Amino acid sequence: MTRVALESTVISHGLPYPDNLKLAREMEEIIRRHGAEPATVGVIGGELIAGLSEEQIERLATAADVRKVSRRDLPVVVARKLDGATTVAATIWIAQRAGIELFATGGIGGVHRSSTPGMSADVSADLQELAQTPVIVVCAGAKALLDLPATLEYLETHGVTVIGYGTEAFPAFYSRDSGLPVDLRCDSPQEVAEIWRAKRSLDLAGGLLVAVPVPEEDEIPSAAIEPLIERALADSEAAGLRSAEVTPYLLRRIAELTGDRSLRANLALLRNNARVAAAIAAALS
Ligand code: PSU
Ligand code: MN
Repeated sequence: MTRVALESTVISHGLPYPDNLKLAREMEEIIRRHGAEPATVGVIGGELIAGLSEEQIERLATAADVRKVSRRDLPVVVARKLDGATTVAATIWIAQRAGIELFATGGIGGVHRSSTPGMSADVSADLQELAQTPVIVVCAGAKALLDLPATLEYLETHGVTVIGYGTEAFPAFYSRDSGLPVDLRCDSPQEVAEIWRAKRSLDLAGGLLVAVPVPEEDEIPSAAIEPLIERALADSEAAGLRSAEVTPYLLRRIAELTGDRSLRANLALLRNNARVAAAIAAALS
């Protein structure tokens, strides 16, 4: 059975309890119902696990102070035998090591908007990982709080093909259309599987990004979300945050500013991406 990896940072840091735990279980259930096998990834007591037990998922969903683990944190949690929730970057690295080539999440990290002219931007390790690790990443694009043109430029430079699933526009997480084009549109899981097989046959390094727009009924139009993003960015600057703290802070602040609506959109797109990933899994097997 084809396995589909799922990340745990979205459980520990991206969603509030108890929605996070419910969602983690639902995503696994959706993947199973569509004939694939879910493997939620995380770190427990320093062990890198692809296929957390229900109990372990509950621990990452409820424990306070679970570390956010990206690539650079892997040696630390292993050496110190810590628990950790894995980002897109760490999750796909652990997944490929376990022989998994498909992964579903909500939003990927990207190039942050640069606030200080002349200072280089904060670039998520997710992008670098996509450039070198052979996993299909199914997501709803990236949040518009990032610099989306720079994010797509980075992916182009590093040879990551960006597919729009049923769309020609790169989705911006809450909104279906960022106004930026994808490299190509695929309308079926079979088409995605064909591109993936071609990539593998050429021995090209790195992953494939499959961007799926949030379901229409749960979309928040960009005109509604943009002022709130501006406010969240201003707040994070005022708070003087750095490095790995930035993304969780922004996610929390936007959730506070938008209330239930953003939570609903977030949950809807995660479920939808689990369905699409399971369909691609079937096309690959
Ligand atoms: N974007 C979201 N939701 C998330 C994340 C990003 O809309 O939960 C999480 C993912 O785990 C992603 C990580 O891999 O944040 C990126 O963090 P950073 O920007 O520090 O690399
Ligand atoms: Mn960062």
